Amino acid sequence: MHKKLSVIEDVIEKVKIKDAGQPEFLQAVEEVLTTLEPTVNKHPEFVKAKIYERIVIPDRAILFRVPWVDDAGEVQVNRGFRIEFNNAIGPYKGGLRFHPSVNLGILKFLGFEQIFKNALTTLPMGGGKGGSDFDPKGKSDDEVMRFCQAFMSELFRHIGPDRDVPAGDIGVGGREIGYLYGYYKKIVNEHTGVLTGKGLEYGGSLIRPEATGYGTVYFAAEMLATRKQDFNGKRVTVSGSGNVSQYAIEKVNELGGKVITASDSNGTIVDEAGIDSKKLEYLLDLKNNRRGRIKEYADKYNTKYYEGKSPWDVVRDEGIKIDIALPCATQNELDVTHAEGLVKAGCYCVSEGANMPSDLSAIKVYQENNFLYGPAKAANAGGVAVSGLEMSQNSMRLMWSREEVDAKLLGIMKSIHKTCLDTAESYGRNGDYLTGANIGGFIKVANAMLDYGIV
Ligand code: NDP
Ligand code: 2IT
Repeated sequence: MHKKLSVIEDVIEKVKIKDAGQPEFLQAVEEVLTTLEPTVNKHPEFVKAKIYERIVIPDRAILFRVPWVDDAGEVQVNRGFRIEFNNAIGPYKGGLRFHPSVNLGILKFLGFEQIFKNALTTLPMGGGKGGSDFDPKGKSDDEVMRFCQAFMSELFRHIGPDRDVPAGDIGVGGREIGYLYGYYKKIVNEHTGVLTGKGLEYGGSLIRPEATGYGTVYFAAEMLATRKQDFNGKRVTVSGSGNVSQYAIEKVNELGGKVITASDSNGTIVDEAGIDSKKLEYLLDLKNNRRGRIKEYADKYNTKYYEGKSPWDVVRDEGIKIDIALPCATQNELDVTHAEGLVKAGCYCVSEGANMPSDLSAIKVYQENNFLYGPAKAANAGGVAVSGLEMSQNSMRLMWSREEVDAKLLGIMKSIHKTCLDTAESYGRNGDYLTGANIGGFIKVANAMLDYGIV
């Protein structure tokens, strides 16, 4: 006899079958839905309206061809995507990722997570995500421009300031947003807030570039404060060296911590003296202007460099002592061996700047070892939150000061932290930020869906 599946187990089983071949999406669904189990008894109305079944299916997924011509005159073809996952509480909102690994399943995982993250920000934004398997690495500015124009020549018909508002993610920064927005503006002939992460001269918000990294550190600081601790004098590992990592490092330095690692897809540097503000300036120029590799940092500052290893490999294999881990590169950076490595290293706090950087086995280790664990959808929500503030400023046709936006960002991160803790407590899961974040984000979206009836 088969055991009768719970409502949640049943949805997960269906996703396993119907979305086979999308492992990252299944992982995200499992991570969120298993923590929603206690909401089933409390909310029979959600069960009746089949909210759990409905929320794992996107409103729509748009797939398109992106043909462009490279500098050698050769035709190139990439795949373009936009997943409009859920707009129950506001227009679809979420980044665009340009990376060769991009596929439908990865963007569905990101779009699904975005629904709950955006709900946590307190701002009215639905969940979406998009991108392409285009690889910006090694491409000239002209090639990136032509690709962005080709990509926007299809995307434009699906987006709009009240409909779907994309932004950056891996491989999409200020340069790409400029090309994408410039082309949108030309073909639609409207200057509206249809993308966020725009340049300051044409509608961008102060603090948007900094927001994700700063927010991740603000969230960690809030978690540390619950144990009467702070960043002062702490040893911190950061992975990645892109947008999120750069501003996480800056904020850790401001709060008196010492960041000893940074990485890219080729390897990891370990700088025992810490990546101070001067070295960070070098790193920003290396990554944002010269688009070089992290190894050059090791050559310049005569630090250790581990080719082909992530910071989590290095911590695990080299026995480096650390207090706080900030994974800021990509999904599934940390597995169970890395998490056990963190425990051995003396680490007790993980705040996720990247999306889903810890796999389910790593999360289990954090939980068993009573880590302060800030899951991505809470800890990195600062980026999209300031995107939401960029939308507000565009609608009002004004611009807030750095101090104003930073204060709002800090307030939002504190509010998310409180929502996580209060929600976890109300479900008898004190200190469980994962459950708090998932249920906190879900309830808001589910209630809105309920109000709409069956649509
Ligand atoms: P960037 O493209 O600016 O930087 C990404 C960094 O991570 C680079 O150092 C890159 O190395 C490294 N990286 C990317 N993919 C891999 C991989 N497969 N293996 C090893 N290293 C990798 O992206 P962001 O900083 O914007 O994004 C980083 C993470 O943060 C992502 O998970 C993103 O989804 C998340 N995030 C971003 C937000 C934002 O506002 N930008 C908001 C919230 C979350 P290399 O250059 O060698 O590829
Ligand atoms: O994962 C994310 O939250 C982002 N890449 C930012 C999305 C946004 O719309 O600013």
